[in-house]
Amino acid sequence: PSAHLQTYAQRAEKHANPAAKALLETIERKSSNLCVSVDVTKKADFLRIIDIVGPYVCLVKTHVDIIEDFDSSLIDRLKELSAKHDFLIFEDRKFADIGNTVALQYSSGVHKIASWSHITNAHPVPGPGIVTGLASVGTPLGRGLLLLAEMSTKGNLATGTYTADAVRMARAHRDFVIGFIAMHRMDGIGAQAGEAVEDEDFLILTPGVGLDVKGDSMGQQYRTPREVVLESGCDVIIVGRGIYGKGSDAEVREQAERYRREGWVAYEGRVSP
Ligand code: 5IU
Repeated sequence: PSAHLQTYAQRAEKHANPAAKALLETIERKSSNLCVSVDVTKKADFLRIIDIVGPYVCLVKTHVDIIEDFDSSLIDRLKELSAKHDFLIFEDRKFADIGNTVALQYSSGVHKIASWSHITNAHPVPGPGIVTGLASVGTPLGRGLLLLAEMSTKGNLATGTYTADAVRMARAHRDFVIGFIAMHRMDGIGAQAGEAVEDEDFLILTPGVGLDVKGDSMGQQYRTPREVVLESGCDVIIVGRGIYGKGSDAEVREQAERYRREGWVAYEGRVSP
């Protein structure tokens, strides 16, 4: 059967990339396909939110470059929380430059992303050199890369042949590219006639998930966990403001529990209808 009709545990056994395998195992262990996106600008808020939602998530998505009081202690604390609550870390860096430059941006600078982020992502727009550049840093560390095959926003340009070309680029680097940011499954997209792609299992991580509103004033569009996981076959729901934007700590916890439950029910409906 197509990979998304198998359980996360079954799929974990077939993945060789350490980050992909660890993510699938974490999802199974915690019964959570929820990734929380923590887009706040203060270190204290960032760590407080992650400590609250930690028990309910498989993955925490960061934008470390928006944190005003960033220093290396933040990374130490983030790693402690990752161990305490058993989640992986995904720096949503969206690399988009030539291979040589992205290798430096990934390994070096203030943030040293490769040293702590299990998963990161890149735009395919520069061509395969971006994957080669990032892989030169990430593969020895056991990291995984997602390519942006699609986006959640109104009017985005990642459609049609661009999406198909992203999938082909991933197929050529299957040891390091573990999947996509996309709105639905990419099974067989862009495959040549006779190319054997039935066994491929790219992970699909999907932002633009919300239960209470349809979008924001800047083009974001939300779908429900059911639409994303059950109807579109995606593997991980990424939720930001729907969880951390809710005010009190108790409310943030409640929303994390709610999205975890909704994402898991949708998954169960998919693998055992
Ligand atoms: N994000 C998207 N859409 C995309 C991609 C990334 O929303 O297509 I690629 C990011 C942006 C933000 C998070 O960090 O996912 C979604 O946050 P909200 O749930 O608050 O909209």
